[in-house]
Amino acid sequence: MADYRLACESREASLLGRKEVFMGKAKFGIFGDGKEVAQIAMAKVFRIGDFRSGYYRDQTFMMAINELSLTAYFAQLYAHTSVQAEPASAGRQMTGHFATRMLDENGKLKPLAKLKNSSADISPTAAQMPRLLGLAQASKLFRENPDLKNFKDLSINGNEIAFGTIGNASTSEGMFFEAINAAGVLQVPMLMSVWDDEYGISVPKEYQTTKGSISKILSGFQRNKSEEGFEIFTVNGWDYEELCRTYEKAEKICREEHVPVLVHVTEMTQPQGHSTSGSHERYKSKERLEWEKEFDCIRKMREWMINQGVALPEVLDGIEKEAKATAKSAKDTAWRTFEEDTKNNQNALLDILANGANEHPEIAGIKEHLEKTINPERLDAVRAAKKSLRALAGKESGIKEGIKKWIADSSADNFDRYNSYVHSQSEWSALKVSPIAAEYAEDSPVLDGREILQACFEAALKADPLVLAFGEDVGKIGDVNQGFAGLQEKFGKLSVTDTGIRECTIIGQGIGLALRGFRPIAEIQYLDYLLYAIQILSDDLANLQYRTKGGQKAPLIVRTRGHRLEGIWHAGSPIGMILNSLRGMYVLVPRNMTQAAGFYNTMLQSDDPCLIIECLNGYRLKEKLPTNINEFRLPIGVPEILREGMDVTIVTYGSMCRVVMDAANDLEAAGISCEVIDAQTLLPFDIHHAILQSVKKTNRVVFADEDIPGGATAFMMQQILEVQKGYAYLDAAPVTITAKEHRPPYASDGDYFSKPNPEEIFEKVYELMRESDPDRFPSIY
Ligand SMILES: Cc1ncc(C[n+]2csc(CCOP(=O)(O)OP(=O)(O)O)c2C)c(N)n1
Ligand SMILES: [Mg+2]
Repeated sequence: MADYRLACESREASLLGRKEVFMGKAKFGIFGDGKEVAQIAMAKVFRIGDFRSGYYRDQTFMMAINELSLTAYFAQLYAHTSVQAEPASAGRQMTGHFATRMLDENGKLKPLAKLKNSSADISPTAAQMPRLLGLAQASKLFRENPDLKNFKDLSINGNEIAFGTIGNASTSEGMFFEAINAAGVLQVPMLMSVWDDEYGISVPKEYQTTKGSISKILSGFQRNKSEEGFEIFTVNGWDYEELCRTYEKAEKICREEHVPVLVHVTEMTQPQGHSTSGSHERYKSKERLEWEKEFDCIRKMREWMINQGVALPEVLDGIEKEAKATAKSAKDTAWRTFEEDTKNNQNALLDILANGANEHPEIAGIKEHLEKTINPERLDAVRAAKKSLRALAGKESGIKEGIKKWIADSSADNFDRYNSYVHSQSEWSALKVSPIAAEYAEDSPVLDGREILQACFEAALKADPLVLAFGEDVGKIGDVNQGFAGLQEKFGKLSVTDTGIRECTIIGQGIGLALRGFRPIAEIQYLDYLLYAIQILSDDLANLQYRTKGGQKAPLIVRTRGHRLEGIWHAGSPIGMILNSLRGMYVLVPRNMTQAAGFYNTMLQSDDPCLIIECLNGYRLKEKLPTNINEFRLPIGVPEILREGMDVTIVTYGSMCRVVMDAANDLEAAGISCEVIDAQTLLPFDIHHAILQSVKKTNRVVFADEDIPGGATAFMMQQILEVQKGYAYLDAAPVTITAKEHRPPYASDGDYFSKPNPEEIFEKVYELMRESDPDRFPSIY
C-alpha cells in the first residue's frame, strides 16, 4: 500500500511538473512517469552505504530511498538556489538531475558507509556509466585489500553495491559497452538497470539496438559454471511482484558474490512523452499510445493489488486522491519558498526605488515595471537596479548610494549562487596546500627522470593505502616509461594495476573511486589519447563540485605524458583543447620529473581534481633526487624564472623549456638577454602576477609552446595582456611561437619542421629586437 501511494505521488508530481512548465513557472521538464514501479522495487534492495549512478527518470527511486522529497523535487524544477531547498544542485541543474550531499558544509567527506548515496547526474546520455564502474570497484577493493579494513566510514567491508540506471536508447553509446565490458572483466558489484520504453525521444528501438533488445545482445556476457561474466535478468516494468522478486535475486548475487548484474526492465511507458519539449503523439502510433495506456505500470499495479485482494478499489481510489493532494501541497510549498526568496531580494530594491520615484519619473517607471513582472526572477531586479543607475547618471539623487549597495550585495550573493565552487573551496583546496622546498644533499644521486617519479610514487603508496594507480601497462611493467616499475610487486595488484585499453572508463573508474574516498592516480598512456577521455573529464569530473555546489568531490589525479617524441599520435600538445574543456580541474605542465613529483605531492594533499602532463621525452634525462622526495611540494599557480634577462620575457612550459633555454643561450651570444619563465601550471595561471613584473622590466613578451597557433599561447597572452594588464608595459607587439596547425610528422625532421625549434625562436626574438634597434641587430636575411 505504501509503495502504491509513493508511485501515485511520484506520478502526480510528474503531471504537475509538466503543467508548471506550460504555465511558465519552470523552464523545462523531464519526468519519471512510466518508470515508477520498477524503481520502487529497486529501492527495496538499495541499502545504507550503497551508491547510485543514474539518469533523469529516477525520481521515484530517489523518493523511495528518502533522498528526495516532493518539495525538493519541485524546488529543482523552479531552480531554487537554496541548498536546503534543493540539495542536489542548489538550483544549478535542470529537473531530474539527482544527487545526495556527500560532503559536509566544510567540504569534508561524510561517512558514506552510513548513508544512502547518489552520485550527481549529468545530462549526456550514458555518461553515468564510467563513474559507476569506479563506484562499484571501490567495494571490491574494500573487501579484498586488508589494508583498507579500518576505513569503516567509507565501506562496510565492501558489502555495499553500486546501482546504475540507463535508458534503453542510451545503451547505444560507446561508453555503455565500454563500461559493461570493464565491469565484467573486473567483476565488480554493479547492479545495472535498463529502463526500456522502446524509444529514445522519437527514435524507436529498431534504430537503437541490434535485435531491438539489450539483454538479448548482451547474453554473451552471461556467466556460466566455467566462466565469469554477468548475471542477466529480464522483467516487465509493469509487473510489481516479479520486479520485487527479480531485484531481490539480483541484489543477492551482486552483493554477496560481487558479480555484475544487468536487469533489463522491458515494456515501460512514457505517459507524458519524452519531455516538455515535444509531444509523443507526433511519432508514436495510435496502437502504441493505446498499449502504453493499458500497460501503464501504476494501472497494472492497481489491477494486481485488486486481483490479489491486497486492497479494495475504493481504498486505492482514496490513496490516489490523497497522493494528488500531497503532491499539490508540496508543489505549493516549494513555489512559495522559492518565490519568497526571490521577492525578499527584490523588495529591498523596490523600497529603495520608492524613495526616488517622486523625484525621478524614470525611476517610477522602472519600479512599476518590476512590480508588475509576473513570476519575477533575480535578473529582473538586477536589470531594474542597473537601469535605474543608468537613468540617474549625472544627476543628483539620494537613492544612488542605496542602489549601488544593493547591486554590490546582490552581486556577491549571485556570485555565490551561480558562479561559486568551480574549484574546491575547502581547507584542502590545492591553492592552500603549503609548499615544501626540495632539499638536496651533497651526495644526492643523479637518476633518470623516471626513477625520480618512481621514488615519489613509492612514497605516496607507502603513506596512504587509499592511494592507487591504474592504467594501460601501469601494473606489471610499471607503465610504458617505468614510473611505477616494481611497485606492483611491493604494493600488490589492488594498488598498482593494469587496465584494458579504455581511456574513458579509466577516468570513470578514477571518478567513482575518488567519490568514495580513494586517492586514485588514473593514467592515460599518451596525451594524444586524452581525446578518448576528454568528454567524461569535461562533462563529469571538471564540473562535479560546481554542479553540486560543493556537495560532492572527486579528487582524481589524471596522469599523462606528451608534448613531443615521435609521430602524429605520440607528440601532440593539444593544451588549448584542454584549457578550454577542463575548467574546474587544475592543469599542471611540469618541465621535468622533479617538478612533476612536487606536483603529485601537492595534489595528493588537496581535494581538487587535476591533470598532470609529464614530458614524454624526459624520462631518461638525468635529475638529482631530492632527499625529501616523499614530501616536497610545489605550489600551483607559481611560475619559475629559469633564466633572468633584461630584453625580452619568454613564457613557456613543459618540454619547450629546454628548447627555449637553448635558444636563449644563442640569443645571449647575439647580445639579447632573455628572461625565460616556466609557467609550470596553466590552470591556475600565475596567481601572483610574477610574469607582469618581468614584462615591466623587459617591455617585450613572447609566448612559446607546442600547441597550434591560437592555442594555449593565446590563453597565456590573454592572461598577461588582459588579466594582468601587461599591455601597458609593452614597447612591441606580443609574439606567439607555436607549432604548425597540423600534427607533427614522424621522425626528427617531421618534428623540426612542425614544432618550434631553437633556430625559429632565435629568429623571432631577434626580429623583435631588431624592430627597436636595427643598427645593433642587422638583418639576417
Ligand atoms: C550525448 C547526448 N546525446 C543526446 C542527448 C539528447 N537526449 C536526451 S534524452 C535522449 C533520449 C534518451 O533515450 P533513453 O536512453 O531511451 O531514455 P528515456 O528518455 O527513453 O528514458 C536524447 C537523445 C543527450 N542528452 N546526450
Ligand atoms: Mg527510452
